[in-house]
Amino acid sequence: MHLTSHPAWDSLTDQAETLPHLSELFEVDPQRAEKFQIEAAGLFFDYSKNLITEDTVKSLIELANAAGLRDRIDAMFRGDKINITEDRAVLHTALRAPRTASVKVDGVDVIPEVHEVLDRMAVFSNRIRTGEWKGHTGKRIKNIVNIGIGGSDLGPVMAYEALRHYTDRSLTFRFVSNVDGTDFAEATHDLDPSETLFIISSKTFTTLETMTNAATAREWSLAGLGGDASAVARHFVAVSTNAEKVSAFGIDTANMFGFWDWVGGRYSMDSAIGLSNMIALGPDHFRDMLAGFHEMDEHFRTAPFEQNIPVLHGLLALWYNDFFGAQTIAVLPYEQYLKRFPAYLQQLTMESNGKHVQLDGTEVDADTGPIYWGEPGTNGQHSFYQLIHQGTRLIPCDFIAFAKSLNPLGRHHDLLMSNVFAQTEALAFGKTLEQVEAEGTPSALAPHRVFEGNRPSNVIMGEKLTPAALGRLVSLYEMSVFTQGVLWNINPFDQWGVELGKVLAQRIIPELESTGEPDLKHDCSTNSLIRRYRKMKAL
Ligand code: G6Q
Repeated sequence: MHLTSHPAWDSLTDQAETLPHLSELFEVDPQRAEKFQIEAAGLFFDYSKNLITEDTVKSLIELANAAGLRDRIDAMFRGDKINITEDRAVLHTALRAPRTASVKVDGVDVIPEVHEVLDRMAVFSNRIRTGEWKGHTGKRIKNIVNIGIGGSDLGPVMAYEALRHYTDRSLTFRFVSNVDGTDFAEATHDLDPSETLFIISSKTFTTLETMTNAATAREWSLAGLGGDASAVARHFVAVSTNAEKVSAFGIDTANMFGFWDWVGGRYSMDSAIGLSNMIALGPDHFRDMLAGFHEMDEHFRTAPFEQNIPVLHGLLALWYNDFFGAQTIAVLPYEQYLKRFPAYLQQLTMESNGKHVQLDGTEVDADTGPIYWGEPGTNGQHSFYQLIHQGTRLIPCDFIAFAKSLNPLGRHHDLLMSNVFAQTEALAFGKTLEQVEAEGTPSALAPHRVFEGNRPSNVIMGEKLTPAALGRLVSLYEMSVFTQGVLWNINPFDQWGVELGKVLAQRIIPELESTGEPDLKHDCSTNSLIRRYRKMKAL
């Protein structure tokens, strides 16, 4: 059934049109804050400054029930093949389940394999961290370069930056993703090949960008190590599901860390794809991060929807997307270490829910996947917040903050946090014309200084950014995305939308590289661009 024909959908449409201003909602209900706050799985979630009443939450949960959210959650955790377009289970939750758990895919318990890989990763990470693992010339490894793209890059980069405080500072970590040669050149320009280990992270081990960068890395290593091909074994390891391709590249499969087809790329940072993170953090911190993921997973799996942070978070995203025409959601971490978190979330959210057909292939009848974007605060305040406060578009915001700083310096943290609270207050309550005029503002200027308010925000607050806290936060968004996907009845776990461009690029590569003039059969714009490029590069 299409949810848009459910009575709760009609009720929500009416509610969206008739809701009083947030100032009024707070005024009439002094208990409002407590009603719309949840503390669970180590996070405090305040969603009281949303354009909602208790009826709204009820209706949204009615929709969730009508969509069968409870069954879908159970199906995912159980290992059912809910990624129907790829006929795969979706089990990133198994990657962080404890050793004692049991999850079966095609009759086989996957938990022992998950822990076997984690244990091998731990042994390898410790060998690098202690200096026991030596490079080809006998020197200790000091630099680790992860080569991967998309899901094999964004998670590790984000987590490395987020948890930098906990990393071994005697090691240098770099991440190369782009096929643009500049990425590789800049990442390696000051590194010594005899002290550098490359982790080639690719689920398929066929991705154009990663394979191109891996080949360049091999040339760079061998050139710096006297050309001896046996050096590859000491300077390259792989994270992949494709053992055949890994050995064809020259990496000993003993130095390959596997994962499984039931781990989607953008859901893989807690698999072996996180090897660079485990080396940086050490196995214990990495396991703490997994425990944090698991804590939020369990909260999501078991808490009633009214008390379930990811469910409510996801329902609110749908609320603004489908009933207020909000096209975007801003994610604003007031934590400098989370500077790559919005970029990471863009893939998680938009690759997952940027879909136009339902599971049965019919067109969706409501807008899906909001656009996620953001920057850390307070920097963003001096940039794009103007539009959020006074522009004509509704932009729901997630504020993410921690009570304790990892770098307590003087007054910095209180100043930072005062801005979190001030921003959400300003967005919700604004400043009326009367208030502006009462301050003596000349009447010609007054309208420019009015803040309408009524702009919604969530606050997600933790005690301190630890590996476990990061795990909880990422799981919260993963499960929020899942909730949204279930309500839209779409498949959040495939990504066919990235295919077409890849195929067309394969066709164009020989047209750019051929010595003779190619016989171009594209549209006239593409043809002329290719011709112009060939001419310009030859100059
Ligand atoms: C993620 C996508 C995609 C993928 C990259 C890298 O969900 O599938 O971003 O992670 O294309 O793929 P490989 O790991 O196979 O190189």
